Order: sequence, then structure tokens, then C-alpha cells
Amino acid sequence: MSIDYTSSIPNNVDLAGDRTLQRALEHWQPRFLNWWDDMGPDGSSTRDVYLRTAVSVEPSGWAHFDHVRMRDYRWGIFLAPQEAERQVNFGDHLGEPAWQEVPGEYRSTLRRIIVTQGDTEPASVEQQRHLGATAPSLYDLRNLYQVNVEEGRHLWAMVYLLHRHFGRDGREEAEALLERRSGDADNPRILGAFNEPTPDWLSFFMFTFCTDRDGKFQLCALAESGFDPLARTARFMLTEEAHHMFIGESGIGRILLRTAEVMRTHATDDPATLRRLGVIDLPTVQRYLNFHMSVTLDLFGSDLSSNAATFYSCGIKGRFAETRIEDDHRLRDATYPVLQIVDGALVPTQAPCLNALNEQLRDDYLKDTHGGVGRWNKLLERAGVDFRLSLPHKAFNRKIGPLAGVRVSPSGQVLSEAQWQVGVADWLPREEDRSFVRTLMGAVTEPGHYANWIASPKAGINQMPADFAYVRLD
Ligand code: BYC
Ligand code: FE
Ligand code: FE
Repeated sequence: MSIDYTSSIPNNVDLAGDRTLQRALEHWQPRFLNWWDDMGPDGSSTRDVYLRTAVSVEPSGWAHFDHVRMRDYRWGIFLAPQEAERQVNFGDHLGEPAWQEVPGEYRSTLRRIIVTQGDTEPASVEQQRHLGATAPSLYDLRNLYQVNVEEGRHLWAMVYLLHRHFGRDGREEAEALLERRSGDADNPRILGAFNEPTPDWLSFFMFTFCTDRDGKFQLCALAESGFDPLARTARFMLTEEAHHMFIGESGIGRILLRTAEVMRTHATDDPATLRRLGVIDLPTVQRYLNFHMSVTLDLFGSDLSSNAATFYSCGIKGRFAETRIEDDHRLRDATYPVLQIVDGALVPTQAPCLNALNEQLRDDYLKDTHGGVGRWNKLLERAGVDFRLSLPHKAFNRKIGPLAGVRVSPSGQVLSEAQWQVGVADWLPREEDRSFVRTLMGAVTEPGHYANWIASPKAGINQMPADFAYVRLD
């Protein structure tokens, strides 16, 4: 099933066979391009960038590399191949054939979840739009643009579903997706983390490590959906997500390696000295990690949520790896532990599993994140540095759910407000951390060269040589 790149919207959904839909999307396309010109990566339009573009959805075809002029990038609509006789695999409709059309009674619920997913995609592009001016290398600049075009494509994926399956209100939602703005006081993006600024590359790498990973877990849950077009689009989006998280994990890894090198050469772990030497001290990296983890943990929603129970029972949103779990896939009698505050302490308490599905997905996410932090610590260990990074406790700095009402340290101790105020400067990025990191930001534009604060990558993209011009600047 290859993709038709001759039509104005590349796709594998036979757009040409549905003229009304095609016209509606061709109407939306220039609006999307206007949004991209206004809110997409600043100053990128005439640059030739070595990008990965999907030319088919088969494993051999979705990673085709070539230099592409950014403004000519072709965003398309790609669904993973349909599985014959797929069923609804959980909830009240377990065992029924998967839906190819939206069940009338679930229309507004499904639309809301698709809109929420869709809203994050352009939001992240908006958050990252100024980073191109301060990329530490052409390799990193290319990676930023790769993420940006793919998040743009993820917006297309959700807009296709809205136009194809939700009629007029779907079209209105597709317009609104181009109107909300990250961080806007009057018309912000829907979810908290997508209204936070991403002002520097340390934030960018933390965002792709922490927040794109929420994308992975939410998309995995949606890839289980009984609504088959949503499942298929989520499955294809997931093929792209792995690279986004790689950029975050390897970006932080390279920062750690470079700092460790300077720590060894100068036999110091003093943050002020390291800053004078132009590298990022490790406690600052930890504070950024604490911040990005806590805002991302909020993205999973409230610990107990009747919405989550409804999404599951209706067959709209499953669990991570739903079909690999061995249980009844209805969960009416099952329980799951959530943290409750009892006499000033955090105590795991069994709750109805259906209501605790946000918490369960958050826990699945945390396990995955632990793996990445473990790999960072291995790098530090091998580099001969004693410092270790750690994930903050899941109750740390929460703004969503019952844990928003308590002060908890990164190690999980419940604190008084006064204790929190004493500790917080060690736990979350300080203004001086952010302004120091800002002083390091400056574009490095010579192929094969890297800013002083970050090591070069182990290997090039698509095995390109070290001095490859990933981006041709004008
Ligand atoms: N900020 O019952 P609750 C990605 C709202 S990332 C603000 O707990 P529910 C990407 C909630 O909407 C993946 N508001 O929520 C990554 C609800 O509002 P309403 C994105 C929040 O519904 C990087 C109310 O609080 N995809 O793809 O169980 C770059 C009650 O909450 C927040 C998805 O999220 C928050 N953090 O769960 C690019 C998947 N949390 O309805 C892209 C789709 C909750 O009462 N979304 N609220 O007005 C969902 O599955 C669910 O909407 C959520 C929330 C899991 C987000
Ligand atoms: Fe995405
Ligand atoms: Fe992503």
C-alpha cells in the first residue's frame, strides 16, 4: 500500500474516492499552512533539511530520507494497514467487530478525545518555534525540524478523523485546533504541559524525553481503540514517536557526557566552576527533569476519573498493551492502588480499577521512564562521575488530581508549606538556572561542530558521516 504523492494531500486512505472529504481537507490545508507560517519553526521556510518522510506505511517505506525544503514538506494522511476481522478487545462491547464508523452514542466522547490528542500536536510546534535560532549543531537542528514536521502530521491525522467521521462539528473542531495557541491567556491549548514555554535546548530534550513519551503511552492506549480508524492512525503515529524520545534521551545523554568530561578534566563538581567552564552542572539537569516529569505526570489526568472509566467501558480507549494483558478486559470487579493522603502520609489504597485507569497508565509510563534514567546513570557511571539522576516521586509538584492538594518532596515526603518553600529552590529550576542555560544557547552552523555544552552524537542520522550538512542554511 504505497502513498500517492501526486495528489495535493498524500494519503493511503483513498481520498480521491471521496470528493466531498477531499474538498473539505483541501479547504483546511491552506489554513494549516498559514498556521505553519505564523507558528511553525521560525525562519525555517527556505531551508533544505535532511528529513525522513513516509513513502509507504510498510516497515520498509516509512523512513525515506532526503533533503527537503521545509516549506515544501508534504504532510499526508497515513493509517496503518487494516487488520482483518479486528474486534473490540475490552469494555462492554468486548468481542464485537471493531467499528469502522463512529457509534452514534459515543460520538461526542470520541470527538473530545480526538480533539484533545490533536490539540497537543500543534501546541508542541508552537512551544518549540524559536529553538531553531539556537541549535547546538546542524544535526540537532535537523532533529528539531524532524519532530516539528511530524507533530504537524499528527495534527493532520486527527483532523482527517474529525473531517471524515464527525461532519460539521468535526470541521469546526479542526478550525479551532488552528486557533488555540500555546500559553495564550484567552485561548490556550487544552492540557497544562502544552502551555509551558520550551525556551532552551535543555527544556527541549527534557520535553521530548518526558512529554513525547506521554504521547507514546496515550497513543498506545488509543491504538487499542474499538474505533478502528483511530486505532490505525495511532499505530502509524507510534512509529514516529520512538525517534522523538530518542532525540530527548540521547540529547540529555550527550549533555551528561560533556559535563562529566569537564568535571573529570578539572577535577570539580562545583556548579559555579562548571558554569564558568561553559557546561551545565548536573543539579540543574536534575531540576529540569523534576519540572518536566511533574508537568507530564499531570497529563495522565486525575488518579480517579469517571471519564477514564467511560472511555474504557465504551471501548474507546484501552490500557497500555491491552491485548497482551491476561484478565477479563472488562474490569468491573478489579481494583488498582492509588495514592491517598491518610494522616499526612501517602498511602496506596485500592480503588475500582475502571476509575483508576489514568493512574495505571501513569504507572506504565513511569516504568518506561525509569529505564531511560537508568541508561543516563550508566553513562555517568562509565564516565567516572558519582552523581546520579533520579525521577521525582509521582506526587511531587502535581497540579492535577488529589495530589495537587499536598506538598511532596522529590523523594516522596509529605511536607508543610513552610518546608516546601525552603526546599523548592533545590527541586525546581530557579530563575538563575534558566538564565544561565540561556547564556549557553547560540547557533552552531558548521557541519560536524557542536556547542561546548553538548557532546557529539555516537552516530549520524541514517548513517550519514560526522560532517554531513543536515541542514543547508541559506
Ligand atoms: N491539563 O477526569 P480527568 C502527545 C482535565 S501527548 C489541563 O482526570 P480524563 C504529544 C480533563 O481534560 C498525548 N486539564 O481527565 C506529546 C477534564 O476536563 P473536562 C496527548 C486537564 O478525561 C508531545 C478534567 O480535567 N493525548 O501526543 O480522565 C508532543 C477532568 O480530568 C489535564 C492524550 O492526552 C491537564 N494536564 O483524562 C506532541 C489522549 N488533565 O473534560 C504531542 C487523549 C486533565 O472535565 N486525552 N484535565 O473539561 C485523554 O485521554 C484525556 O483527555 C486525558 C485526561 C488523559 C488527557
Ligand atoms: Fe505527536
Ligand atoms: Fe512526538
